Amino acid sequence: MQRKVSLATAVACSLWSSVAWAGGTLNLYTWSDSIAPELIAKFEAETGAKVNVDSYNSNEDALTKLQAGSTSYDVLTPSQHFVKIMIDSGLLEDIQAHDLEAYKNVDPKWLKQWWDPESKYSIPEAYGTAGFTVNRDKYKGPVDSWKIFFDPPAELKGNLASLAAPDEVIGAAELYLGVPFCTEDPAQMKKVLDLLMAQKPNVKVYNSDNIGNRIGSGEVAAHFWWDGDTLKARTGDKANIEYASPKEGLVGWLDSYVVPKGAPNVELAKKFINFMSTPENATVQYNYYSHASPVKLIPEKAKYQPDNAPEIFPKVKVEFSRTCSPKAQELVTKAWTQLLQ
Ligand code: N2P
Repeated sequence: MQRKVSLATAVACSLWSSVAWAGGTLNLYTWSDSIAPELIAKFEAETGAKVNVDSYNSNEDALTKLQAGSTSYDVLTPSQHFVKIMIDSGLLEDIQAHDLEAYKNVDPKWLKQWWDPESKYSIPEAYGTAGFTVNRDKYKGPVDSWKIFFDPPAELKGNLASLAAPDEVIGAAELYLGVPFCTEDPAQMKKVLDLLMAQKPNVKVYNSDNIGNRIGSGEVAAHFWWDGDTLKARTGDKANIEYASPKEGLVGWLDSYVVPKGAPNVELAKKFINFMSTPENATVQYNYYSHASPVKLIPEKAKYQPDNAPEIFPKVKVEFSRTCSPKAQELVTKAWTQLLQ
């Protein structure tokens, strides 16, 4: 009898699950904790699809996964310079982004840009800066220069953390030194490496995971980080932290939705991109993710303004990362490898 009941339950369950996910499966591979959970639930309810979320903490990791081939991902959200690498390497699906509903909701200044000149492959999702964040219980001094991070004062010595990958860290060092992004000059890259080598004894860890815990708890006093993540931790988790405004400038990024070549569910991926880009949903996403949005929002529902979110309204210059030539990229990769060995 017992047995019969469980068999019946099993049949009912399997029927239920095929009904529940009749809309198919959507596999997202995005920046950690970047998509508002309530939007995932809403998308599942509206489409009957099951959404799986896998995450990364560096553009390098996202690219490496795609290059390794045959992922089951349907949507990624890499930054502009990596979107270009992915397009040029044939890793992305031409989704005719300019024909999607989502396209009409994006601020035109982010469309048909150098990384996707005909807007075929990508729809902008969020933008912001890479900089550094200090824990105000641990460090009371100024945060107006990259010098504080790269050549730290006594209070910060041995108490820094940086990212595990070179993207944006090298750019920040270049801004500080006045070296142009994507330099092909080995002597210029040597200056960058010398700076990072001199900083290294002060770096407790090179780790892009769990940054919020590390800096929020004061395990380190300063951390290379992003604007909106700092804002979210400061306001949501009440962390006593501050995002720096280095006079030398911040490193800019814009992440976009893209669909990998051969994705299992291209149509559902497009549906998701359209869904995320309605003003209503983009506003929910903005309030959750806490990075600036390139999509039209509903102003009265958007919770961040310059007065309560200085992190995402920078007052210093912002220089966007570029896609380096192979020669320049090799210098970056070599310098980073030397640094971490
Ligand atoms: C992560 C922000 C992504 C930074 N939340 C893009 N490099």
